[in-house]
Amino acid sequence: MDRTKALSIVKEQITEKRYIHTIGVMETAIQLAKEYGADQKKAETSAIFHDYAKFRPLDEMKRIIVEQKFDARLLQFNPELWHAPVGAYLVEKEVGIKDAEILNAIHYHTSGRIGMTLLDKIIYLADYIEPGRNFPGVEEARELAHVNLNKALIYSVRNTIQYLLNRNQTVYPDTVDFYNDLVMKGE
Ligand code: DGI
Ligand code: FE
Ligand code: FE
Ligand code: FE
Repeated sequence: MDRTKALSIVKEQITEKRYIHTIGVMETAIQLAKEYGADQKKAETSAIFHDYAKFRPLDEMKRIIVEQKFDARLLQFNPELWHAPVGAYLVEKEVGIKDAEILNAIHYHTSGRIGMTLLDKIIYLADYIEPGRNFPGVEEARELAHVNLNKALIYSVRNTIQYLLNRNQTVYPDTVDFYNDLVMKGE
């Protein structure tokens, strides 16, 4: 889809602040796609729509998770995780994007998963390091991102898990799987 058209669609779904974040993710994802040889257009489209469902009501997201038979464990974990799989579903349903690679990159952009594709990894990392992000460790993740994609991902997932543990929060199993998968592959 044409970038201007895609941006105008997503702009209606999210706040101004989230739209600025989306532009940052888009620019970062395109840059990473260039550096690591991924499809730049798919990176652009995935990034533009990655937070499409961020502001949907919780009851709507819950209903979609149940109806679409997404991982039922999601309902026991932080509702912050829900907008990713629900976003992938709604972007197909409402926007008409059918590309499975793009839909997967959106679906797994928050949790990660075992066997992340190059595009999945780029969207996950771009979301984490886009220029508007400001949290302890983001500078290190940004530097690593342009040196070694997998090292940057391990660093980012570890930082996220540590953040959750420090706040007595649960860690969704796909996030742990993603971390273990990266470490086991020695990446
Ligand atoms: O939607 P964004 O704010 O751009 O970022 P995101 O989709 O990566 O959401 C991250 C939020 O999800 C962050 O506040 C932490 C929260 N979260 C809760 N449980 C988990 C989790 N993130 C991961 N990766 N794994 C969890 O188990
Ligand atoms: Fe998100
Ligand atoms: Fe993220
Ligand atoms: Fe995001």
